[in-house]
Amino acid sequence: MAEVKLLGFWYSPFTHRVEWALKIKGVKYEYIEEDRNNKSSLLLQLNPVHKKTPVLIHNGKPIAESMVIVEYIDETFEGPPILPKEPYDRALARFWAKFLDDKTAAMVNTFLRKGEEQEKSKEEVWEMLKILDNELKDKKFFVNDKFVFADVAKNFMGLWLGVFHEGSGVVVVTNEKFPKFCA
Ligand code: GS8
Repeated sequence: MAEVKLLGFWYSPFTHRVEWALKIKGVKYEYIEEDRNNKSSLLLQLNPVHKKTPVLIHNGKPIAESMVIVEYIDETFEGPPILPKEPYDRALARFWAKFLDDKTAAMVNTFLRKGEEQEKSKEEVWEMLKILDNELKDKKFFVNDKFVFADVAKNFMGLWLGVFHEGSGVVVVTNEKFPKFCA
């Protein structure tokens, strides 16, 4: 039996965060695909609070919430660090990860809702992107110009943005508007 297992949805950016962290560390794991419409008794038993994926199982013990799992992986396994070493840099990384996490709903609502709710979400996303564009300036990544914690949190933008743009016909992120973020 594999020591590390991951319950996830193939399309979920939250699951991808965990997969990226495991890959950064070079951890071998068994991936178990869940069915959103028919959740397994294992998932319900391991994440009774939220009943959501991802759930990491390490030596039989479950951990839920993607960024909590990413920190756990960082603390548990050898390999390149995901959170920076210095406490101040760690705080910055956590700050930006939280900022991005808190904006997930607005991002999704921009594409899936209509009317007033959609317009409000769009404004919120633009405001967020302005802040990110300004923060990134000429850096590639948030902290010390290295791909780590906050960049793992940001993954839903890079992964699904194009698909959401195409599928919904709503384009919120353009190179002209947010050149640094897009770069
Ligand atoms: C969010 C997980 C989540 O929404 C995290 O892990 O960071 N804050 C959590 N997971 C979704 C899959 S992605 O759309 C999920 O499991 N949804 C199932 C449901 O809502 O029933």
